[in-house]
Amino acid sequence: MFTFKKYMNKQTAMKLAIYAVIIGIFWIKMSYIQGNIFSLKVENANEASILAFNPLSSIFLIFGIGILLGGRKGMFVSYILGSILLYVNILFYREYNDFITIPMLNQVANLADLGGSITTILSPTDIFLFVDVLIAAFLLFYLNPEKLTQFMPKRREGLILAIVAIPLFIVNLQWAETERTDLLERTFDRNMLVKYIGLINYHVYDAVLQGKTEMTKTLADSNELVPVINYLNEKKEEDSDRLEGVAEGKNVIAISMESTQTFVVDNTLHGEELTPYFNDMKEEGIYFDNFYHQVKQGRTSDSEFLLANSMYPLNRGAVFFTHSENEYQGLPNLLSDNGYFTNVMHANDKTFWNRNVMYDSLGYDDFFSKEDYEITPEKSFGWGYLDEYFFLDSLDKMKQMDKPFYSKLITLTNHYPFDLPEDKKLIEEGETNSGTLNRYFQTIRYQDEALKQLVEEFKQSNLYDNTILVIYGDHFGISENHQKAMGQYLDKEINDYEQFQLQRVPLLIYGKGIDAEKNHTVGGQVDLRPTLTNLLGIEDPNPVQFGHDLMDPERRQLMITRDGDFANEDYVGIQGVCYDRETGEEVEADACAEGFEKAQEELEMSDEVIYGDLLRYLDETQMLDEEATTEE
Ligand code: GP9
Ligand code: MN
Repeated sequence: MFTFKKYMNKQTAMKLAIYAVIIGIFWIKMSYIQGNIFSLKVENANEASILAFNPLSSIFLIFGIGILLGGRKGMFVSYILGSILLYVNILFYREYNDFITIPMLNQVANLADLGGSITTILSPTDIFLFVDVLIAAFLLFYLNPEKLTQFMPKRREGLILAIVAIPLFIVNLQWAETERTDLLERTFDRNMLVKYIGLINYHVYDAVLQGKTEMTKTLADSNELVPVINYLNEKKEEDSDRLEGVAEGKNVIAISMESTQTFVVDNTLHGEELTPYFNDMKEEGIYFDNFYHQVKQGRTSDSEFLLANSMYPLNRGAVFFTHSENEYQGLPNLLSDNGYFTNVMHANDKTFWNRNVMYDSLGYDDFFSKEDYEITPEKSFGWGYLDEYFFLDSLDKMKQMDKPFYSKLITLTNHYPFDLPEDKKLIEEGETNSGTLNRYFQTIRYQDEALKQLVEEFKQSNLYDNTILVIYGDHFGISENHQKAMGQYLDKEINDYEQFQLQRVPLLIYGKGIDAEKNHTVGGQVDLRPTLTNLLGIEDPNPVQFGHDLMDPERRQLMITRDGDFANEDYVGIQGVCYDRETGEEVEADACAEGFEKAQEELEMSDEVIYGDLLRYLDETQMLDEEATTEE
């Protein structure tokens, strides 16, 4: 007969104790990391308890599977893999302020490259995050070796652990739902997911999402494009045609300014302007001060995607990697069809961010990369070719090239970790508690000097009469991790609203024949393409565009971030909370309900087009549409 006493002999008790200790230390470690290394914004005691509880189900799951597959060795392997997973996320988080997604893993080589900065994200104290691995090894392999086999985990016990993980996870999820309903629908909010279900469960969830998106393309069919086109056509306001064609036939130089945020414009440090040249220059062109970046994990490449397609980038991974083989109706393609020589200039490796492949899909005629510049060690630093030389060489190339041309230049020097050679530092470091922000001021100042050299020489050249410049920031340079330092510099508390407003990047359209104006319209990078085609007076037949001409006074003012937040004329909606856009005061949530809904709707639609590769059906759909109209 089974009795508890018989079952609970010394060995069993020992075994349970070992389980408990190993599970316990991993639990403590994971809780520590989630609570102290990631900034998950825990808002109340209930959330703190959920955060403390949520590692448990995933620990049961991974140890259970480990034991099931490989007994105590399997448990140890799970321990090590779990620890590595946590640590890799820590490194990623330090650099990107985000969690790893599966599509990002496909870019490992790329990520490794990002690391002029790798030493900056490693910390010697990280070694303590692995001390517990030794304890686990000791418990599993060295403790009481003669009796080892008797109290070591049996495989079927692994199965039990893995099964227990399920009710634990259900409890976790129900508990989390008390704070946030439909949690698993909010796929875009990784911080929230990790806060509520824990990092390891989040990864399981991400794997499910990955499977789903991979299915989407296979199952897609041409009918799915129809509602998208209908929606977008409906939303198209009557074109006001303001400034239509003012730059007709002109060359375009689009300059993507690395990590350049609007807060540096007209701002000072130690009494000196951070961007003196740009500050003056913007008075002579059309300057937008409510223009936001809309990028996610793909960073610069996402901003390129937004400009080229007027569609949103993806929430997981960089579309430059995940969907470079899709069919697109890119802006370069359109401009080439209109007689332009279209090219990108960027002094980095051709393959970085998979650019060489994606640029073909977008229809660029040429790509001047690292190998096309005469880069010497004296002219390089950190990320590579210094902006001043890059700009001047690029200008030389543009002078020579076929006209009209569309060249997109991408700067590099003002990139994390924002290092510069001593003789290029034109301003003293900042004095905040963040070295990153302190150095950022210097690289921003340097970039402005490089811009000055370019524009001054441009004005002397014969390009000046028939070329417009479009200068914009690609994304933030200073992440949320440096909020405190930003607060010190800007002398105010950086709450969610301020953090949101810091996502503004400068946009300037400049050139002969362009009259100066300050434009306060609320827009984002998704609006660049329609704005540009309007100025160039080019008919754009692609109906699948989410942006609206920024010059149009009647335009819908709505800027949607990749997180599902938004800004419109009156409000800013962040994570379900509504603020007055001008004052930053919190207002009734109802005021933002429609904005949130629109945001979700458009992001989903844009995702559907990309995941389903739906633009391959564009011709077919339009043909059907025309037939329908003629029949009517
Ligand atoms: C480098 C450039 C910068 O080629 O894309 O990288 P990012 O800003 O995307 O990290
Ligand atoms: Mn960038």
